[in-house]
Amino acid sequence: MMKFLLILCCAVAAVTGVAEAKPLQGSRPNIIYLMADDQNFGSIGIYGNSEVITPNMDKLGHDGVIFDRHYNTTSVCMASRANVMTGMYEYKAAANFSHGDMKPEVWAKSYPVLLRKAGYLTAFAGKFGFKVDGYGYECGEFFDIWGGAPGQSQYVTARNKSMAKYAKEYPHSTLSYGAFGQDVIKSAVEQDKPFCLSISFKAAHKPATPDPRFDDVYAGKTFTKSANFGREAGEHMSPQSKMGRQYPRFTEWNYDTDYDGVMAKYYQQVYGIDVALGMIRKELEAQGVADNTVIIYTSDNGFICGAHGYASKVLPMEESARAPLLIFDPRSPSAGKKLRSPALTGNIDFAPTILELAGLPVPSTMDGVSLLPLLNDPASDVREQMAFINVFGPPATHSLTCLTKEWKYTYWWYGGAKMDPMEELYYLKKDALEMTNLAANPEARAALETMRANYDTELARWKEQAVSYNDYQQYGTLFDRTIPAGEKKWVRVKKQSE
Ligand SMILES: [Ca+2]
Repeated sequence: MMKFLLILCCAVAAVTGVAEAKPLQGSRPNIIYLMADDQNFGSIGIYGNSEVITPNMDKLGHDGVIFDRHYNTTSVCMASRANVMTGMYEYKAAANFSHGDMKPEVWAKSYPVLLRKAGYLTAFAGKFGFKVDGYGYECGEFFDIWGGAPGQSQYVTARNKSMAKYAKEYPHSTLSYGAFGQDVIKSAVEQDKPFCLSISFKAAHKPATPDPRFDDVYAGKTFTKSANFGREAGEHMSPQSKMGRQYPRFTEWNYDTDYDGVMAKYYQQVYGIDVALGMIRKELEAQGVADNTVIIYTSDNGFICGAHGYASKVLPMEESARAPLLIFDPRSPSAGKKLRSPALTGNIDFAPTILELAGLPVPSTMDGVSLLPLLNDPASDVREQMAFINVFGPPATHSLTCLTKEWKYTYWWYGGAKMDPMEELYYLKKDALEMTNLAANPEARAALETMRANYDTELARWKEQAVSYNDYQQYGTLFDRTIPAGEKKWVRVKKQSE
């Protein structure tokens, strides 16, 4: 263990190149990063859903900036959490189910490690979600206050060992994280240190387990289905995307037979997070630090609640890849103006954003960019294009997507007796529900060529920069659209993570 720690400390010192400093509370902003699990962007009122009750999320969005085009560059729990903390695409953060764990030298450049080194009081609670080689999920020693849990974490607070003291008052984990957040704020103010609090809620991940204290919120309610709901709206989608568990889950999870019942439970889980967010903001006011605390609220991935006849996440469709994002910086000129940003943003942007907030240099290895310019000018942009990756689940569903503000292009590499490799091209600007695949439409030929070239640029970056371990290099060939399917062979990885 000591050896790992030593390597880590050296790596951190090399990256930051800054002496350890401990400025007083108030001279640098506090940072709160809140992340739901599997939260669809449509589950928040300010994203256009008048059937849900999310007063604290709505208020946070109105106080800050609401991001309308935010994506998780990999849309599954483990890899997305690695993206968030390292600011890197999956082929560099290199931690995902069935691929393997994060290397300590990668973790050493994560935002929590860098902020603590720079004098921030750091705290984490909830589903950590990925393992660091040599530590597993037990990364408590890297934080000043630890409420993290291994694996998927538990809805029953008492079963989350590091959170047991909250179990009596908050037997369901969601509100226990609100209480944890309150304690961290109090402790940091007491110690007169700036803090960086990161909470990863278990909600609204399956199994659907809402806090019973909110049973009345959606009792007996019915919900409107999106215009792209159901199997008929998915006939044009690739056969490859139907080879994973997302397709059968449309019926297995009862979206076809009990939509209202399923959504009531789902929204009730989100309601719990909303209450926890309210608890945290109330404590910021009570401790007098609300004016100097930046709050980021998002989800590790979206959630397909029956769109196109699918369920769950992972796939590149909007309901899966997109997620809510609200950022409130009370010091920003945009604060309180109810502004929205149409800029293309990604989960790789959080680490650079948090580092810039803390006044720290952003390691050149990070793929993301700081989103702070968007707080000053929400109409501006921070990038032209971004990659979306899936290399989890059956190999047929593995794919690489290139996104721009207007277009989405996905290349499905897998071919065989039952299907050929396939391209999907959606004009998101006018077809946000992805109802028309324009890849074979002669009128969209110019856009197709442009998006193919953009895709090739993303793949070239992958080929150049993918790590040599955890089986990321073979995708340089698999995702190459110029190589025939017959010349490609996916190789099962040896290393498995939970
Ligand atoms: Ca998730």
